[in-house]
Amino acid sequence: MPLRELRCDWQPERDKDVLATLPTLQKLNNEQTSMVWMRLKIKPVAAVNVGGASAPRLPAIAAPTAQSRGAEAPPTFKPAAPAQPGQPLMTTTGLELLYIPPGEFLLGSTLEERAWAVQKGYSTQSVKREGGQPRKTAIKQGFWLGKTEVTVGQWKQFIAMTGYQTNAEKKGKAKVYDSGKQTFVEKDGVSWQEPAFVFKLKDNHPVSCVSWRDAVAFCEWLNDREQKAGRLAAGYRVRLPTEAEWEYACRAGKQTKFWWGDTTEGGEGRVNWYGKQDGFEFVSPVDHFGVRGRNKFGLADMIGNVEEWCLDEYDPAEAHDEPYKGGIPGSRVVRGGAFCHYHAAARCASRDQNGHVSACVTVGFRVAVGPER
Ligand SMILES: [Ca+2]
Ligand SMILES: [Ca+2]
Repeated sequence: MPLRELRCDWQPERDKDVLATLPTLQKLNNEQTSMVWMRLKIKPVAAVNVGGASAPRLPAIAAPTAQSRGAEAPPTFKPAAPAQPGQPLMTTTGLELLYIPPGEFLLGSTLEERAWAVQKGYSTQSVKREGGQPRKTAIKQGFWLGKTEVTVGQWKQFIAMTGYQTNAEKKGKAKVYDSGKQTFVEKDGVSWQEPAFVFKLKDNHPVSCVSWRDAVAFCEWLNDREQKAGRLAAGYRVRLPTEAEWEYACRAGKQTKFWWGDTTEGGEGRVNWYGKQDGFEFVSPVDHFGVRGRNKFGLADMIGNVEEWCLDEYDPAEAHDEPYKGGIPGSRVVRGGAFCHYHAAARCASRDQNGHVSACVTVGFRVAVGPER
């Protein structure tokens, strides 16, 4: 009977050679052995004679690596001290997060901004979502936020290591934009692997067609890894950003329509939004625009490319300074607009929503490491 799981009191350095020779071992103390091996920076080796001269030599085994399943191999790493405020955080999977310091800002848009948005074609119903006058809001604790949206390559790692199936894959369809009907419709066969763009996805494109539930599952998986690796400060976890954290991070100290200022022209060479004039009809590789595409916090694609899930339930009346519960049942906030959105729908304060198990080609996410919520 092949040994697939083992629970034991083991010592990493003393026992690694023995553990590496156990045929078909998949989990060690409830942890994926591939993760254990990566943490120890070892490979499962050809047989060692664990039982002495007369014991049979065990066959070599291949560790289930992300690379062997088609994903980029995560970088090797050492267990490290938790990330410190002010310093960037690199996860065990190579996902980079930047530190966002605590502070205050004005959440929401001014009447003047909303009038501008309506004049540009945004509906009056849509601007009502942005609430009353901008409200003074405090981000009391610093947090980390992904420098970029989660990429296809990073998503592949998650799938390869967990076998997770997305809502769209289970359903066999996801939402795409129907230009004839001028609305989003579900289309068969669309998923994160096949988002119905006119080109083949690369690992540095943002993942889309992932539901809020899918995004949360990714965060839970990454949180588990980072906790075990000792990468997270006490009381912090990997999760989606709250809506207030997202807007604070997007603004990066600015109270203008966009993080670079008030003009759409100022976004030239910075952002992938409506139209091909920026070089992209669909998604662009994350951080394609380099330094010019990053805000004062160093975050790329906060406006445009893919919309980003937030932790909050969706209140159609306004955004909240604390994670909101009690909005439209099942719906969750998305922020920032996407490659297909007009300028008025892709501002720091513009808000939208989607069902929590709904998947759409325009919606992806970025992860935060923040206080428990
Ligand atoms: Ca574009
Ligand atoms: Ca974005």
